[in-house]
Amino acid sequence: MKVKNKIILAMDLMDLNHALEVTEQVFDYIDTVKIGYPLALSVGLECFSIFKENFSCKLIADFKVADIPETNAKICQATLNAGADAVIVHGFVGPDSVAACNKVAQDNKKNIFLLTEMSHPGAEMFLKGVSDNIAKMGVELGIKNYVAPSTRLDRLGEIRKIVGKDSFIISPGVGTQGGDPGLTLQYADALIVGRSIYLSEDPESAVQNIIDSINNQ
Ligand code: NUP
Repeated sequence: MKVKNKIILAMDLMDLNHALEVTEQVFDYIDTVKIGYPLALSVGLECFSIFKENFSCKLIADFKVADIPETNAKICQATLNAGADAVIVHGFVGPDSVAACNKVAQDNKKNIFLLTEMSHPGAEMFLKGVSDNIAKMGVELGIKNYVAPSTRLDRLGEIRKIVGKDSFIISPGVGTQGGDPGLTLQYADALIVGRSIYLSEDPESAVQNIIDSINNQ
């Protein structure tokens, strides 16, 4: 199985040098890094250009953009200007807010990922009840990239049914949050993995273990 594009590294370390060091250790196995608030707020938006200078990889900005359309557009533009290839956008704010992000991405020949349901336990309270509709809204808006949870495979499967096989789903919650790599890939196109890799004493072996577990399914 070609795994290089199956594992997205969630780089949430807050020290730049440590983040670069761990990424270097696993870079043979990944081609996409997700950078979110922990690193961007610690280092600054220039963390995107620093990663681009050090690694030839795709960068997803996990900023879970969730504001009014005009502000969303500005957030996405600034993030893409900084060097991100894609931005994760919340769906619960509705179609105008999501469409504003999508337009900026298209104008910049970049992408958004629409976050449907989140992976943590608290998402059961509100998001779980509306995530099918968020996915349906994404389809109506012509969005092709989605985020859906590996921690609730039934929900991941349902979201896959809604967005169709031609959409691309990336799935967080693998490892530390309890999601299983191989089972998740029955529905998702790629896994988002953070702590199981970057907190490991041996990040390269941690990635190899995930790959083995995928191959042994
Ligand atoms: O629903 C989501 N769950 C989730 O964990 C949406 C996310 N974007 N994430 C992010 O994925 C989370 O912020 C972290 O960066 C990564 C999962 O990391 P870990 O649990 O593998 O350490």
